Amino acid sequence: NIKGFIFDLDGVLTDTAEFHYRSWQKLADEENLNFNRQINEQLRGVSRMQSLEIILAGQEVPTAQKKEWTDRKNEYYQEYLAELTKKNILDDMEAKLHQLKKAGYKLAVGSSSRNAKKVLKNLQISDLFDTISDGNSVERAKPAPDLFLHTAEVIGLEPAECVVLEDAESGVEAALAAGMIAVGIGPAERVGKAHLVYTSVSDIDFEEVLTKI
Ligand code: B16
Ligand code: MG
Repeated sequence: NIKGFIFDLDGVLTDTAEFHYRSWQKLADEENLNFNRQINEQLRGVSRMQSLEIILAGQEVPTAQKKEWTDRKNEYYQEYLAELTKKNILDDMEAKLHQLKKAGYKLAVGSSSRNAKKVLKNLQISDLFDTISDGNSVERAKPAPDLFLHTAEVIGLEPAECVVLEDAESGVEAALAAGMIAVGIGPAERVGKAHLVYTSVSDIDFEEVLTKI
């Protein structure tokens, strides 16, 4: 019996992936690191430091240097966030959120991003959610189930009562590991392990989600 929905942020409610990409690219150009759009695809849903590890591909770098690089990347990213507005909400997600809320479902955000609260504030949808879990909420990032389990606990639901909407492979894995229903958004190669898959956010049909699972 489904009682709540947990939304990933980047790739589900908004598309900040392009801003993450440009910020990493700028850092990579400055520091002569190998980076491109293809490598960027692997960073979907992955935490900031883990993203740098993927870019470094085994190259050894002192911890202090890594910290300075991730901090700098985040400064570039925050410059983009300053320009983020309601217009950046993906498709009709806001209308869909209102419908679910009206129908009595609990709504939450479960994002790997430490900037999630700022992003939601700029999108002007923070108030729609019963709780917002982000990259600061738990230690172990997706694909560990911790973030989603923590979110369910805060809103007082059992894992099996929650549906997670995710665009990242690591996020789908986290939802499944948490014992929740996973709805994947994107190509089957990426989110095919989910219980139900939609190609894009605009295709999500919540009536169908609730009847099919
Ligand atoms: P930050 P999500 C994730 O957000 C992004 O998909 C991922 O590309 C990013 O590296 C991660 O947040 C961390 O973001 O640097 O802002 O802490 O998809 O889990 O909402
Ligand atoms: Mg995502």
